[in-house]
Amino acid sequence: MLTRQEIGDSMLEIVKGDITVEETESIVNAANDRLSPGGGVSGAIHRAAGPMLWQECKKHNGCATGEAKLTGGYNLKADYVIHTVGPVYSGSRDDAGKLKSCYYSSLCLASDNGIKSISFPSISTGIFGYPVREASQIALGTIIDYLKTHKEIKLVRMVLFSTGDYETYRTSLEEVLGEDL
Ligand code: AR6
Repeated sequence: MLTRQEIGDSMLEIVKGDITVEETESIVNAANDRLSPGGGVSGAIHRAAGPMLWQECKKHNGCATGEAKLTGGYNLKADYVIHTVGPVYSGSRDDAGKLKSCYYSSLCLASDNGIKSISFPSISTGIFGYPVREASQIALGTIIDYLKTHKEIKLVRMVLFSTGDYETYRTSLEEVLGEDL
């Protein structure tokens, strides 16, 4: 399952898959504020990368919600992991801004480090409880806005773990692009 959309000089792809086997230069981890392995996609990334990833994460002294930190990828195919901490969904107005900041900070960190391709999981929509439909619109809107003004990032992949999430993101992509017309 793959949906592709050109945004300026860059490509946005929505795929169903496992982010730990992605071959983009970087993958994003939906981390916790201590950057410890935890469960969900973070646990899977740490298992696939090996114990050296946690050793490097410890040196960062954690990460605030909405911010992002860079490490190596160790045993992953990706050279880098960008760790960002999504908001725990509370239903308050602050949630959207914090989630937007996760995507924006991760993309900025990639740009600052000359990283040209990046894969995202659906941040905050698992253990942190953010409704997928709302989250998908924030994720795609932020990525599309960024790609329009930052040509250095050539490929962004949204990697969804379930068919349902893939379909939700695909529908949201059409809506977000429709708003721009
Ligand atoms: N590839 C792609 N997506 C995945 C994978 C995978 N291998 N595994 C799970 N997902 P979650 P959060 C999806 O809970 O909500 C951790 O314990 C999953 O289906 O991993 O941001 C951290 O340490 C869901 O759609 O992240 C934090 O404490 C999405 O990834 C907390 O969970 C995000 O689910 C972060 O919670």
